[in-house]
Amino acid sequence: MPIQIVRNDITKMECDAIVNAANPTLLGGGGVDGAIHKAAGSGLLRECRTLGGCNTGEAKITGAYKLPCRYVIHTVGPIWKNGCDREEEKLRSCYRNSLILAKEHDCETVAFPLISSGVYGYPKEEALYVAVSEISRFLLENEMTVYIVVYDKSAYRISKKLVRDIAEYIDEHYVETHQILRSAQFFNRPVEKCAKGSMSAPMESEASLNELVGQVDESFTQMLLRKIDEKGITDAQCYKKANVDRKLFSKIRNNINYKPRKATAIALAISLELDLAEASDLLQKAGYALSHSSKFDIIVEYFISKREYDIFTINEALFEFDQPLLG
Ligand code: AR6
Repeated sequence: MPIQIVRNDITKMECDAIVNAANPTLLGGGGVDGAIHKAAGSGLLRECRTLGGCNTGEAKITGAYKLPCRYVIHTVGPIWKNGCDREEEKLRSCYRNSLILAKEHDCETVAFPLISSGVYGYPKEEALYVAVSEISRFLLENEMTVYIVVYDKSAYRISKKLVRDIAEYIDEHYVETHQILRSAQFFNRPVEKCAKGSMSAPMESEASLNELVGQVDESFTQMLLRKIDEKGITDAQCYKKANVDRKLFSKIRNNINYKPRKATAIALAISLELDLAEASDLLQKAGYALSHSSKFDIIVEYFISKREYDIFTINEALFEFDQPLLG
């Protein structure tokens, strides 16, 4: 996954570079800056003293000392002034300049905190939006894995209304299926036949084994490539929108019988903007179905049925409900 949102302490990230949300002096401070200096040890401050500070929106690089990464990239985010001081533009430039520096130093993995979203007061939801969109823009042209590290869950909160809608959707569908499952067990009938709402088509019991074997049809890869053609998009547009990295996509492309992970298959279905029936078809090709006894599946189904195909919004929702992410 080119962009991953993880909950962690950034000082623990084992990647090529971590980014520090610093102040213009580069001489340390509170928040993530304080944590990075503390974990790196005094060598970091000594090197920072030689840098001559840093302007808002710019970035400078140092060694990482005792941290488990190779570099620390220091950038200075804007102080939030109710959006009246070109804060978004400045924040975007923090991400862009940090990524350019990382690239110049051959970094393949970089971790960012949510710059400006602490002491500097940038609203967290908007700070996250800027981070995701600016990093995505960079990744359209560059190969890198970028982590957005959120420290506390409240830093990563999708709109309350969306959370409520999804929670209602889960309640309706989750409970309904469990009731059905219970009554099915009570009547001692095969559960699959009663699991209303399950997207997997029931198997025709009358079909002979020979007929079924004869029906081995289009593989996952074949259907994926066909859908890419039908939608008139390029392979790169598809995997980038799915937040799937190029190497993995090539593996799928080059092996007609490749079986991706479920999260990858769903991400590709979403990037192709398939409707529920088509998405279900594609998933079946890889041996999966969306089931109503899994919260993860219900959340994915919620977004597909509303034809909302933004992978990062879906991942934010999955994160909110403590589910694994797509890609
Ligand atoms: N790992 C990951 N994220 C963290 C960590 C951590 N260890 N600690 C805090 N955060 P802030 P700013 C999150 O205040 O808003 C400093 O004093 C935190 O929850 O560190 O850019 C500098 O010297 C928040 O979401 O940075 C400057 O004076 C995000 O990191 C000023 O603060 C950024 O919060 C910069 O303010």
